[in-house]
Amino acid sequence: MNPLISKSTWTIDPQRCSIRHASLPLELSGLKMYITLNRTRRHEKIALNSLKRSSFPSGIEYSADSGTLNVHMLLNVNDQVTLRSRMINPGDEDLYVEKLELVIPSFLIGSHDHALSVFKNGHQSWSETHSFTERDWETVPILAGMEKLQGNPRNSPTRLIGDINSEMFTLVGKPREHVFLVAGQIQPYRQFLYFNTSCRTFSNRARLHIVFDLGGRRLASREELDLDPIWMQAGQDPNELVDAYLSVAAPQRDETKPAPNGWCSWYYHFAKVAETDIHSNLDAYQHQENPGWDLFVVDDGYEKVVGDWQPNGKFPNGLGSIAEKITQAGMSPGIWIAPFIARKGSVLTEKCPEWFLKDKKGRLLNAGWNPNWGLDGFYYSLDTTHPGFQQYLHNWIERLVKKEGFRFLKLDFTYAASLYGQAYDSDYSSAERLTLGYRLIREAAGQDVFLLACGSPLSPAIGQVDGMRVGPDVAPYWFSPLRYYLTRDPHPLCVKFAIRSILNRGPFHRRFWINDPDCMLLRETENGLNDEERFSLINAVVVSGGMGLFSDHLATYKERQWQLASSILGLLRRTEPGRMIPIDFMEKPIPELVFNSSGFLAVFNFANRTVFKKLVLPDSLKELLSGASLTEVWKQKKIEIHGNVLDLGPMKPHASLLFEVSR
Ligand code: 9PG
Repeated sequence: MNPLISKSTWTIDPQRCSIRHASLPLELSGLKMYITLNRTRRHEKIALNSLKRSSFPSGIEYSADSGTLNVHMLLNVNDQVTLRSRMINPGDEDLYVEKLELVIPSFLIGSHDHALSVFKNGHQSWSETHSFTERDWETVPILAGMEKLQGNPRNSPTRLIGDINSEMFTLVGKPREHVFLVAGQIQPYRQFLYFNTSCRTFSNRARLHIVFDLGGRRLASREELDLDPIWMQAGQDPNELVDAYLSVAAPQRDETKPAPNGWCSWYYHFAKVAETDIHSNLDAYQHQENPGWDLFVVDDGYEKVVGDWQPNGKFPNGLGSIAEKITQAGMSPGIWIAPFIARKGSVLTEKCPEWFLKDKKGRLLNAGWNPNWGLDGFYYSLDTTHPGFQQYLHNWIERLVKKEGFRFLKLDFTYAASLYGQAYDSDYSSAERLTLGYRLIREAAGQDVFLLACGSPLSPAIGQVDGMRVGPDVAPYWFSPLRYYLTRDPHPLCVKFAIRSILNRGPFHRRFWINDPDCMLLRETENGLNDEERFSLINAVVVSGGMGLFSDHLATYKERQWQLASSILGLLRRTEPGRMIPIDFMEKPIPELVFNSSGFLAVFNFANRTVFKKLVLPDSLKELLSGASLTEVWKQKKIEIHGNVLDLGPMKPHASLLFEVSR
């Protein structure tokens, strides 16, 4: 692949207040600004009408002095576009800022002939993430609580055709015309940023709506606040654009911990897990001759209740003894916690209600309902700005690490810390409350402990955690139509949608953090996945790199599964440092043709029927594969490339092939 981004040069038309690309059919014009303030609990949206502009050769300066709140912006164009914004409170009274909205009413891209595609990056780990076309619309779960759990109620889709909401960054473009724009938020990540595109069907026109969500942060009298810069770039290849965005957006990291692999209790034992289960899995592991795994994770189920983190009766010997056993087996002990939530009836909600975020009525802020925790599985958001909670968090994490001996913390349901609510200290945006929570955990745990974020909004975690779950939970089934159509939940857990996020977010790996694709299930019983489906999950994990965890009852593993696990980890050691490139990114909601720069190619059939795959290789892949031969990894079958055609014959529903590319 050509490592160079096609040089894009932008020009300014100060009269029309527009920016245009020199060589691609792409123009953004007009700008309207709205600010939403929270005045005594009433949200008030103000249009910043008196927008003054002054232009200079490489940019435009905007200023809106409304008297209540002033906004200054600097738009700079050269090979890319950068927009920097500052808010100033000129008055004597404190303000509480909800949102700053920028509307670009006219966004022209490509010709009228082909459909637009828009990439949606969901709010958090579990949220729906894939490309849509202008003829699609987003669904919203029927139960309001479900949106809080997996999406973002502050950025709810309109459900209109062609309206696609994305967070942190988006791509908009015409795959058939090879023209794309990437727009994204860059460091220091202090607010949530939404890029919402409304496509006009059958045209080359869209409206772009950019929203900074401060979540009611206080802007004190005379305070000046810099918002996260917005960065844009245009080009012909969407993968090159994502790569360019990631180079600007990801912090330079001195050292990265290696991606851990091993075992996790959740997807076999679930909340029923007991000390005896951990022992029997460890025993099975130790009976094998040096499988060489790094990590053994005790997931949800050991605690008395979420919000009361003492071990329950199923763990009579305490957590320290488990950690010790795992360490003796040569692995790092890992433990699951949900640091920013607590259930009703827990010590935290009963004894320390002041440590929680509050809703409009002053009640503990509900953060969701989890059926795994029973019919009364409602839980509430802790307030990371409260000094009492901060001290408690510090002591708890220090105890887990220094006293009990855990070296890996899976921090789950962390979105709760950044939900919209009333905090003890309003000088934090909702996003910053989560960053603060991660910082406090890091301070108590130390640099060497591996922090894995899960159920986590993405941008507040950048630079704070070592690993990030990048998709919804896997499950021992491919897809549950009943659940999907009854709930209209766009993010239901299942293997198909886990793979969708793994492949669409593969490029984040080793840029923002180590990707956690979630666990592979190798078991052949108590598993609704057929062979094709099990291997499609394995192949997606392998081709994307990242962590390699298994979640089965190891005592049931036959020699076959131990061998398979060892082969998978051998492959992952090779793909993990590589770069994953979804070749048909933006063309299909789930990429079907995925390359890893360490020399692997995966091909998937996500259709529910057998498909005869005869691929005409796109230029980018032709270059990568020129003069190479392909060997299917699991069946060791060689495939010839004839010219630029790859003929793979029939592929069963949900099947995949993983090739090693050799020269
Ligand atoms: C433990 C699990 C595992 C898993 C996590 C997370 O929508 N929900 O109700 C919902 C429940 C559980 C869940 C995600 C969503 O899974 O991703 O790996 O640790 O918690 O409870």
